Amino acid sequence: MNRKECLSSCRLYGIVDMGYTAEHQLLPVTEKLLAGGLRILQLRAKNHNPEHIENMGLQLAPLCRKYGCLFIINDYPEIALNIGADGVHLGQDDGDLASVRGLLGKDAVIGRSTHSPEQALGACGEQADYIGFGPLFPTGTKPGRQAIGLEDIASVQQQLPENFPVFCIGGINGNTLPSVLEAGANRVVIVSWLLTHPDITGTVRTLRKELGEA
Ligand code: TZP
Ligand code: MG
Repeated sequence: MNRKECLSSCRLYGIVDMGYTAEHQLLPVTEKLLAGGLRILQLRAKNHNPEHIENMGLQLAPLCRKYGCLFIINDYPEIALNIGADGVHLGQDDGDLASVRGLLGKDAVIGRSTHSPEQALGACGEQADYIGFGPLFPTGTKPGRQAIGLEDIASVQQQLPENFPVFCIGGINGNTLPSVLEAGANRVVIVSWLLTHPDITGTVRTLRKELGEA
């Protein structure tokens, strides 16, 4: 399966966010996510310098490859290139995707954070391979970002090409997930709820079944 085929099969997107994971837990937590069958994982480290992130990425890349999981670097295309990650995830203010595509090549998986229907359509237009859409609910993982609620999920998906990967994000947990699915979502990113869960592996397994990935 190539990267894009793998991406289209992904329903659950996990993030190792260093705001929740102590550095000595980086590999064990990642192993727990991967043991549950996670198919796409991002490394997100907002308070670390690029050299440090590259070093962490170098440890995670082979682990993800071993489990057949796509590995995405947040914010830094050059790091993704240097360590042979599968792709990069960029926010609205992280530059244009065409130059990143030029750097990483057509096979790379490039994602964009979007916070409105306009941004979602814009990211698709600039050839993002997938989008994050949210935050649906208020979340401490992205403080200061207004929640957008559930009402635009279905219409955004209808306006995008069929099966374009829209990963809903922000405040999704065991309590909120049913309403997210009810609103029409079929792909989700879950960060803090998974990383702080006492049974990460079992929860990934259950979520993948619920989302129709497994
Ligand atoms: N972008 C929009 S919401 C969010 C990001 C990175 C954080 C999602 O984290 P959580 O803990 O699942 O709410
Ligand atoms: Mg960013």
